[in-house]
Amino acid sequence: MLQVDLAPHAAATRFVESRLEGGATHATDRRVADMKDVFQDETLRSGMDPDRLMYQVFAHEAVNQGTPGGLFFGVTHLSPGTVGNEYFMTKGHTHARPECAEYYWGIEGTGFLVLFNATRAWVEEIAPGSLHYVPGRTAHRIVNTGDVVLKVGACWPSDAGHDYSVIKSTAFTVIIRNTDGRAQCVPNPAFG
Ligand code: M6P
Ligand code: ZN
Repeated sequence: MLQVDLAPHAAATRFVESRLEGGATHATDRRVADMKDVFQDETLRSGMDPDRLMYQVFAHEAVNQGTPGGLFFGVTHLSPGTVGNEYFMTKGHTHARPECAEYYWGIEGTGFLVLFNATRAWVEEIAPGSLHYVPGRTAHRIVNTGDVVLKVGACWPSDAGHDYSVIKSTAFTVIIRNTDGRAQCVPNPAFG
């Protein structure tokens, strides 16, 4: 009879309260100090507590970075808050291999996925259960417009890599800001 082994690697990795724990997983913290030149008002950001946690990324990397054909799986926990009137957000990136795409999906909380490529910019609402396909050659970042931690899942190719050259506050073509208590999507006044 065929022998079937319970894979110890898979059994050791767990999704616990939307965090990833166990084999081949690691967590990355992004604090206010790590977000230089990401928000419109760099003076306000630099005056905030540098240790304040903006977001955490939990990732499961079963293969080495750069491995062709593999996948990575992650969850981002993005805190609520603003820098001036701009909501907390991830740095945002394109992929070092630009043709690589990615899936995002909403787990908890509410926010926006901001995307732009050479021809257009667009924004998708994130809520529990929402599914988002990020095409290749498209910059992407998430923004927390709610009062609770925004938790978003992600799956991307293990050879996609990250290119953060788009994160300068002047580069994203669209920003999400709080206007009289409402989330408003506006063209980035610093763009261009
Ligand atoms: C998702 C994935 C990760 C990414 C993370 C945070 O989990 O897209 O690859 O690192 O979001 O985004 P950023 O790297 O732009 O800070
Ligand atoms: Zn990505």
